[in-house]
Amino acid sequence: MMYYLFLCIFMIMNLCRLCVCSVELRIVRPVSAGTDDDNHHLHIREFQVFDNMNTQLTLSIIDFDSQIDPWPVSNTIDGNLDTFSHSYFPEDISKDHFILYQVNGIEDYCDISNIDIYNRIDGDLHASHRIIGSYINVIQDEVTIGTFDITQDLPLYTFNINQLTTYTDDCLGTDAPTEEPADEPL
Ligand SMILES: [Ca+2]
Repeated sequence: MMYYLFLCIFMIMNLCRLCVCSVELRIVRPVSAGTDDDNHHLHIREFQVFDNMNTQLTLSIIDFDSQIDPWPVSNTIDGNLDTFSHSYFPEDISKDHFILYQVNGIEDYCDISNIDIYNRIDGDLHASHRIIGSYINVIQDEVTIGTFDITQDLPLYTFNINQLTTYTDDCLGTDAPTEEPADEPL
């Protein structure tokens, strides 16, 4: 009996080691960013992520709060800067808008170099400012390990992963060798 108990424990421990590591990015347009003047919308033309070799990584959309035709969330990863997403015109404006992306091809957020986000810029609708107050969560294995804030109305935002406060410890290693203290002069 004890043999089978230990065997089960051993198998469970090894199954846990096989858990898939995941890197996800979530852009959120929170209600707290303001709802006056029909501002509570999330529009993204393109969401792009690059690795340390400056190669663009593919993304999969694994969750989002809402969308409306003809501006689906898939427009944010279609490679076309002339298309953008549009959250549903909300009757209930008490909920945050968000899109959650899985970053494919990497298992560690440290393998990202930068995140490029193209804001909506079309026409005279003056909708580009709606993104102010939004933020991007960097998520490793379902744990948010850092956040980038959008504080300005710009056509393009580029966030370098090494701007995260966790980058030094998590990506460079806390056990990195340090310089030996200089000898005291004799
Ligand atoms: Ca697009």
